[in-house]
Order: sequence, then structure tokens, then C-alpha cells
Amino acid sequence: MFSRLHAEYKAIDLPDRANFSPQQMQTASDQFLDQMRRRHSVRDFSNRAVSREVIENCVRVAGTAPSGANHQPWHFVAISDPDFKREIRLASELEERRFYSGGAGDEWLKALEPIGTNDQKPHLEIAPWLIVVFAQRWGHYDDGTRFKNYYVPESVGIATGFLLAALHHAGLVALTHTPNPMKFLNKMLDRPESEKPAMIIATGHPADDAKVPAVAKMKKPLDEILTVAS
Ligand code: IYR
Repeated sequence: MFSRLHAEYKAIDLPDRANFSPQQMQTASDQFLDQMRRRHSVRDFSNRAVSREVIENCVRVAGTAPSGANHQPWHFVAISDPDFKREIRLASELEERRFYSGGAGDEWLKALEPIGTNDQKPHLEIAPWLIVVFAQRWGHYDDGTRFKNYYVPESVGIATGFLLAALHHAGLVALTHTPNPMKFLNKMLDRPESEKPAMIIATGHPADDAKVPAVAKMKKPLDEILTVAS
């Protein structure tokens, strides 16, 4: 998509603006807060199917994220194939066994105790979709030459946040998962060396008896996360 031909500045009129009244703005922000407070990281999935079209739309939302120099340094691989999911589960569990049996270190394992995680990742097979997020360390122009990307972790983090919000908005639950190392995903999913796996997101519907860790409901209050400088 990137061509050296698009290397010049050209302005267009702002295509969209909301123009809310203060009251509309308050209501919109209240409603969005209420909706986002209902998002939870869920580990217990149902195998109920989710259409490819919904997943595609959620990835389209991720693709609207801002990024360094608008290079959009991300690629998403959406997987519903049971064999692929099984392969990912097995490879992830191998890494997780190392992690939980000492690789993580005591402090990290202690920090995870209230979350209740372990090396078993059945959700990687049960959830109808896995979305693997890749960060593109460099890109290629149409003519095959390389260009550098900027603020890649920040850009991919924002896009992933958009994706999680989109999945939630579509009525789905999700779980971010980062087995360490994740290099096996390049080979398995045939992604180039320029791309670094950032995260696996399992998504679908929650199991009927899905649980979440009680501590996950404890979010820092506003006065801890916001200082209004005046
Ligand atoms: N990747 C491991 C460990 C893990 C690490 C963090 I930080 C978490 O917030 C949760 C889990 C796992 O998925 O179990």
C-alpha cells in the first residue's frame, strides 16, 4: 500500500465532526464509561461460533488506530481452524510450563496468584477465534524496498486496545495472552521476520459458568490515575 508517490503533504477537509452539546457530550461519555466498565478479561469460553464478518469488522476498528507516521505497523492473523488452535495451545502450554515452573521467578508468580492463572490454556482451543497481533518492525514500499517504522509498540498497543474495545462492543469477551517467547507464531502462521508477535487474543462468548478473578473488578480510582494540573 505504501508508495513513495504518497510522500507529499496534501490536506483535505476534516471528514467528520461530532459537534455535541455539553449535555450530549456528558451523556455520551457516561454511556461509554458504563459500557467499558462491563468489559472483563474472560478465561472460560463457550465454543459457540462467531461469524468471520464480526471478527473482520473488529479488526477494521483496530486498523483505524493512530500510529507513528501513519505507518500502521500491525498485522492480525485470525484463526478459527481447530488444528491451528490446537497447535497454538500446545506450543503456548510448553512455554507456560517453563514459566510457571520457575522461569517467571517468585515475585512474578506471587503477583499472578490473585489472578488464578496456570500453565493450562484450554481457552486457546475452546474460543472460536484466536487473533494473533503482529508488530511490524519495518515495512516495505510497493517496490519492495524497506522503510523504518516508528513508535511500533505504542502504535500496536493502541490498535490492540481498539480491537479489545471493538470485540467488547460486539458483545464478545476476550483474553489477552502473551506466552514468552512467542517466536513460534512466525513459523506457524508464516509471518515474515520483520514481524514480532505481540499478543494472542482469544475471543468468543463466555462459558455459562464463566468466572473472573475478584481482584479484576478492583480498578484504581480516578484520583489515583489522574492529576489535573492547574
Ligand atoms: N503468560 C502467562 C503468565 C501471565 C502473565 C501476566 I503479567 C498476566 O497478567 C497473566 C498471565 C499466562 O498467560 O498464564
